[in-house]
Amino acid sequence: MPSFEELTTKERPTWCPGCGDWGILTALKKALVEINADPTKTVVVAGIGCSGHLPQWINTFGFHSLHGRALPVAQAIKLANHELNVIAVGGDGDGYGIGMGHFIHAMRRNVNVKYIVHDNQIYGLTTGQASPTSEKGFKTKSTPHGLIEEPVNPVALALAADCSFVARGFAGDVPHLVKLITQAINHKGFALIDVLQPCVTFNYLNTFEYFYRRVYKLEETDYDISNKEAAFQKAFEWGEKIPIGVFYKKERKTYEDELPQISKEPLVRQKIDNIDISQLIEEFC
Ligand SMILES: Cc1ncc(C[n+]2csc(CCOP(=O)(O)OP(=O)(O)O)c2C)c(N)n1
Ligand code: SF4
Repeated sequence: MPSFEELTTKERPTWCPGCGDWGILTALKKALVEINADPTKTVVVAGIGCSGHLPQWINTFGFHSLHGRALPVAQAIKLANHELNVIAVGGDGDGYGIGMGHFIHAMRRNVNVKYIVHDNQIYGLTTGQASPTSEKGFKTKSTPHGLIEEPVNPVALALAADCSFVARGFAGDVPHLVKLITQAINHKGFALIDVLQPCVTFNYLNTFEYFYRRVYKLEETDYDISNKEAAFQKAFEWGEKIPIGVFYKKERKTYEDELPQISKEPLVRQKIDNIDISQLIEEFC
């Protein structure tokens, strides 16, 4: 199946040199090679942001949607053809701000979609406003006196919404991120990977160095990924030490499993020419 080079587009990404987005793109391509993914059956869906450009630079199918709308589009694609490998990507502003409602409901629904969030704790594309994960007190263009609100906690929110695979990665550790993405794709159900992704142009606080000094891997401790209470505790560890790795994993039925309509074949392959919708159309006229 695909080689890394085959997944690489002729066009070069326009991200700033040194941006954490580069590491995420590399990790995603390496993970697709690792799992032997068929690029013609893989769709990468993005919202709007610097991160939202990612589908343009990977040789799979892609969809650049609207701000905060990567997940509705990704879920629709998966329900229309559940044989596709569907991966949604986007920023923290995209997914945890304007897209927050979709984020929570997609997780409790457990559609078999993977969601990689480029969490740089800032709005990158719009040049440096505070985002939902920006730290309290952070001075940005939109918060010149320091941010008043507490940040949202994506890992804790995912656990509360019964997300069946919850992980955090770091764009500065590509081999580790490849493992997380591979595990997420192999997991049957919705998977969140919140990726610490330094924005080297607008986030002067959460830098590569900041994370290199703090991150440690859960799998190198005696952590049990099936223990939800322990996962909640770990979700609130943020400061001198920041855990990365799989926080929680549970097997449960996917949304698609519960739909008898698609149990035999994907919706897109079902015949619809024998369905009479004239009465329905009349109702709406
Ligand atoms: C409905 C709507 N509101 C606002 C915008 C402007 N806008 C574009 S990207 C963005 C935020 C980008 O930040 P983030 O989602 O964190 O992604 P990043 O650029 O950091 O990767 C905003 C507010 C928009 N495109 N559409
Ligand atoms: S503005 Fe920030 S997030 Fe956007 S490409 Fe540059 S470094 Fe990356």
